Amino acid sequence: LMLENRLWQALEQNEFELYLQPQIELATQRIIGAEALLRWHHPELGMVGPDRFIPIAEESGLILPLGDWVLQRATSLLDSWRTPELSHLRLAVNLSARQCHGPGLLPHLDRMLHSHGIDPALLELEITESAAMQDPERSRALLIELRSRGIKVAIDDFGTGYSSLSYLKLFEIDRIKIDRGFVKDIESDPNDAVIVAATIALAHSLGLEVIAEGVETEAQRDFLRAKQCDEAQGYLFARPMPVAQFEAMVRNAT
Ligand code: G
Ligand code: G
Ligand code: MN
Ligand code: NA
Repeated sequence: LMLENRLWQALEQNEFELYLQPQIELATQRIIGAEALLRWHHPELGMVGPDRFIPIAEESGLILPLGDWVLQRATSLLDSWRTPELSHLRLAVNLSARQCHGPGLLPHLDRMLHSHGIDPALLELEITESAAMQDPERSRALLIELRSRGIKVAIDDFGTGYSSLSYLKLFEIDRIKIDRGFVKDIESDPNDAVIVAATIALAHSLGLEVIAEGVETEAQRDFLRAKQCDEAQGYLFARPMPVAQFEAMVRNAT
């Protein structure tokens, strides 16, 4: 309850910050974009991670204004990236279940994208299997609306749900994010190696792109590249970091 009460105040007092984790194109090793990950600078507790406050925000309904804030920050970032070195960058934003199923998301997105005049293809929305499956019919309709606007859609934590394959059949998407639980043991567990390789091949056969999460070692990266995985994200490349640091990293790499 303490954290819950404090959360509303946190939004008013601007205590949230978006961190960015680079996403790497494996064929070229270039940074092609980033995932936005929310952080809370609590005046007494210090930095609080989303695992601690997103569930509370979901429960209390704060996730709706907070999610709107994240989208607004994300679109204004894309707006500020109209320089030759940064204009190719894609920004991925996580959506919560409640955000997906509420009525406000599409109008808010339209407002944000229009007011900044942003190319919708530079924005990617990540939806977990479990969030989408809470209401498959609505999710299906939402994803169609998003994609008709040119916004990209990725399935987060792919493979961890109960019906990953039905998800591919039901929903129109652009990319799957292979959950880091599968990537972790690629080198030691032959089953995980087979599952990851087959998932990449399956996705490609369906015309989808693939990003692997939680890549921590060069051996994992090399395996994924050999299996034609398109992109990767993880501590091997970089941890989530403040925006200015991410921008400097992209500038120094080009
Ligand atoms: O950043 P990481 O370090 O701890 O994130 C933990 C979890 O919090 C991830 O599952 C991530 O999807 C989720 N998360 C991070 N930022 C956001 C956000 O802006 N919105 C939602 N809904 N979830 C987020
Ligand atoms: O949205 P999602 O659940 O995928 O959130 C990504 C989470 O994964 C964030 O908490 C982020 O900090 C974390 N993360 C990103 N890269 C790595 C990694 O290489 N290893 C581990 N263990 N966690 C990672
Ligand atoms: Mn994610
Ligand atoms: Na994930």
